[in-house]
Amino acid sequence: MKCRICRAKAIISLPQHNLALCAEHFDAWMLKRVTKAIEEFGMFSKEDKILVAVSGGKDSLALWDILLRLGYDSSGLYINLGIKEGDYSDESERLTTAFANRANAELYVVNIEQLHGMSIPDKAYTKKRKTCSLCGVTKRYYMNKIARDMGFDVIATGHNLDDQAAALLGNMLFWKMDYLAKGAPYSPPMKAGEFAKAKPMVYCTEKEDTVYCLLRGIAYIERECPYSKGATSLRWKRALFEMEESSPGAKQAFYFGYVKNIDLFAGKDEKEDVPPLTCRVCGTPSWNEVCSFCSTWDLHVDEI
Ligand code: Q46
Ligand code: ZN
Ligand code: ZN
Repeated sequence: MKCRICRAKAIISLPQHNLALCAEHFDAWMLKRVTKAIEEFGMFSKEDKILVAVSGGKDSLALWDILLRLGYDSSGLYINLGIKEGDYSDESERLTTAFANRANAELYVVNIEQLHGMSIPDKAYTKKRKTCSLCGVTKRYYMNKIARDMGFDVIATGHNLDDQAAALLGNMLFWKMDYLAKGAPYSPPMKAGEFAKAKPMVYCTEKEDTVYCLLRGIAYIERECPYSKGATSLRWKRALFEMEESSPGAKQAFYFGYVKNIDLFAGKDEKEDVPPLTCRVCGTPSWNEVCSFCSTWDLHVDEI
C-alpha cells in the first residue's frame, strides 16, 4: 500500500475516500479535514476565543492539538468527575495536564468532588439517578459557566463522525424529533453575547483520531469511561461499523445527507429552543424556576 501523494509506504488506508497516505500526508490531511469543517459550517475565526472541552481521550486531545497548530486561540477545560474505578478521572486529568504543559496552553480544571463534596457516581447513587444523566447535566453546566464567565465565543467538543452518525441512527430509529432538529455540527449562540457550540472533528473518524494521536506522540486515556459500558450508542456504532465495512463511505453519506436536510426536522418539536426563564439560584437560562443543575445538586440561593 503506497501513499497516493508521494508513493512512500502508506501507514493508513481510508477506503471511504479511496485513499492511502503516509505519515506526513496523513497529518496534513487531518489538518485539512478540521479546516474543512470549521470553514464549511462557519464555526469560528482566528479572532474568536475557543474553549475546548477535553476529557483526556483521543478525540478531544487531537482536536485541541489541531486547533493550536492551526493558530486558533484555544484553551482547554477538564472536568474531573471523581470516577475512582481504575483511577479513571485522575488519570485522565494527569494526561490532559501533561498535554497542556507540553503545548504550553491554558487549561481550566473543575473538580466536582472538591466543589460539591461528592463525586458524580456518589451523587447519582444518593439521588437514585442514572450516573450518565447526572454527569451530562453537570458537565453541560460547567462548560457553559466557564464559557460565560471567561468570555469565550465558542465551546468546541471532540465529537467525531462515528459519534455523530451513531447518535443520528439512534435518534432516527426512535424518531426523536427534538434531537433530530439539533444534530448539526455547529449551533450558533442562542442570543447576542452568548457562545456557539462546535464539533470540528466531524469529518474525522475514531480510527483517524487514534492514528493522529499516535503519530503526534499524544498520550491519551485509552480506556472508555466505566459507565459507558452497555450504552446504546455503542450498539449503533457497531451496526454502522458493519455497514461501513461493506459499503465504504456509508457513514459519511448518512450523516452529511442528514445535515444537508436538517431543516426537515426544524420546528417540528413541541418545545421552544430558548429556555424562557432564569434559574432563581444560579441565574442561568432555565426551563424551570430552578435549573436542572441546581436541583440535581440541591443548591439554594446562598450556596452559589
Ligand atoms: S456521561 Fe456517563 Fe460519559 Fe459521564 S459517566 Fe462516563 S459515560 S463520562 S460521555
Ligand atoms: Zn505521502
Ligand atoms: Zn441553577
